[in-house]
Amino acid sequence: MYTRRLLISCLTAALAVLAAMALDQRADYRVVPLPDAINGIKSADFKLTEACLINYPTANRDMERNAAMLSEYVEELTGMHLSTRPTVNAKDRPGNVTLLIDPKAVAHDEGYRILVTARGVEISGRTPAGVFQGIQVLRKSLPVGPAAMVALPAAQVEGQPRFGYRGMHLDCARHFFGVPAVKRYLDIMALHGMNQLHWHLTDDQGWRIEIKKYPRLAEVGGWRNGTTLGHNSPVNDGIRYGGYYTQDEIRDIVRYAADRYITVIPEVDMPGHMLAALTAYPELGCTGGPYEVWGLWGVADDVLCVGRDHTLQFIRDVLDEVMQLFPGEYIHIGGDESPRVRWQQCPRCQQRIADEGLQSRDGRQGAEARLQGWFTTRVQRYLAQHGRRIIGWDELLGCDVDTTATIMSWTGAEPGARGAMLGHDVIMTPNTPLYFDHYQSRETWNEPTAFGGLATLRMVYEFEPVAAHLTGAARGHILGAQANLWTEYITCEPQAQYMVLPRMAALAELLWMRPEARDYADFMARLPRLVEVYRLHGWTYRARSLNPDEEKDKN
Ligand code: TNX
Repeated sequence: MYTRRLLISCLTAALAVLAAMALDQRADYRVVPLPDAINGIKSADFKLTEACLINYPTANRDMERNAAMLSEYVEELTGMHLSTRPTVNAKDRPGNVTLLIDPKAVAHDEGYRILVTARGVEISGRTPAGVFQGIQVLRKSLPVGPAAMVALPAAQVEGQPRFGYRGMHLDCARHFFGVPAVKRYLDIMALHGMNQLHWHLTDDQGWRIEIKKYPRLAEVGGWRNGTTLGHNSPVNDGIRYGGYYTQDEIRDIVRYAADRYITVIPEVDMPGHMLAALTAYPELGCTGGPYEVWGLWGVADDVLCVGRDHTLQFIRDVLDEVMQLFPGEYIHIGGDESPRVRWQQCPRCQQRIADEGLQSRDGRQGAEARLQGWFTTRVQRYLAQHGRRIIGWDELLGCDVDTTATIMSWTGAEPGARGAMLGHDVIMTPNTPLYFDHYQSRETWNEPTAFGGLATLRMVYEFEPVAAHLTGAARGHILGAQANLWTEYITCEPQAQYMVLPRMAALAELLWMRPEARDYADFMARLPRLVEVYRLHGWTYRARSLNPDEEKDKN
């Protein structure tokens, strides 16, 4: 009996393997995000096999890396190993995949063109970054599973991003995610055509970046004595929690991101959300402490004392090291949720208000709001002297900062539209629906505990970053959008992945595609193939979001 059953299951397994091998393994270019054009060409399929080489331009390090990554992707997906080869010789192209820099083929710096005929495959871009985007598209076109040959239908496939800023945020202060987890987050971003990681590195609950001049920031500020259970309950788990990134680890992550054409924008939140720094150096606060790295969530009253010159020196010193680690133009200086109660009672802050003439303006703007503006402008100028620009949360719009500050619109979409009309560059990250720490479903009892709110896959898909009433220059000030992953309630990597997948796929479509080309039902039909890539990598995702009826029932 037992042997018979064993025999039957062996036979079934063998048949399944044979069926899979015999199955027509065909690429499908209708990926997520959908390319702008997929035009069929009269030609036979190209047959991708292990005999194909991946050509890249000789002596171009970026393209060499691109080629190596394409080879790695093909192997992960199909098991076929394709070798790479440096060559600029056109006669090396037939039968192979060739990566090309070709400004004539593509108009946009991050755009791509994939040309497939029976004779070969060419992936072209104006820049290596564009070629990389084309590689992601080809990668997502391939079927997942062992294959000895994949047929690529002859076609010209083209695409370019609608927005230059395509961001994901990761809060590593509330909960700490180690270097491998951050790298996987970057891998996930690359698959989705994202190009900016906004890395939230400091907050009341932990300081996560080593600063050589102030070692206590990470050593003391990197640890809290316990964490509240549930939604800010009075019960604390009493477990010491923390961690930080050394400068070497940060350089490693920045390089890993750059290899995937992702810029890392560090955020050092100031003057609020600073309790971890105050715990390490109490002289930076108005009362002088003692302080304790916070085990609660929310907004703490203790902020930086900006009446003291030493605080400004401290910030300049920290930013000096931050600028050395992060070569991108932008530094995020936070600016959100900074209560003013301490400043109102602090003789030094009040003296600063008097000295700088920051009195309240016709009842509209309090003196302390102007004090935050004064502080932010000093920081902004300091960074500008070093060729950097600031991004700040939309609270900055109430603080007199000039228009060289880029605004991140988080309290809603309205501040972003207002900022754009005032002449600020703007990144749209409205909490509804781009806070990925919010629930993905109305059935919250079936979900891991989240911050609150609601951002279903469909809500993300239907978000439009450019408000209809914006015209002319103001429209151009909307640089793009970003989803934020605040981690008060996200304690581990699988949970973080669950919150971003598949919502990142919806975000990718709105950042890449023309608004008129977006179609939710069509997206839902293409999504399962992207999810196969998630499964291949073992990434956690919300499977129920794939059910197109889930939202229909509830809306
Ligand atoms: C508001 S967004 C915050 C964060 C919280 C988040 C939770 C912003 C600038 N401040 O400190 O983590 O809400 O969703």
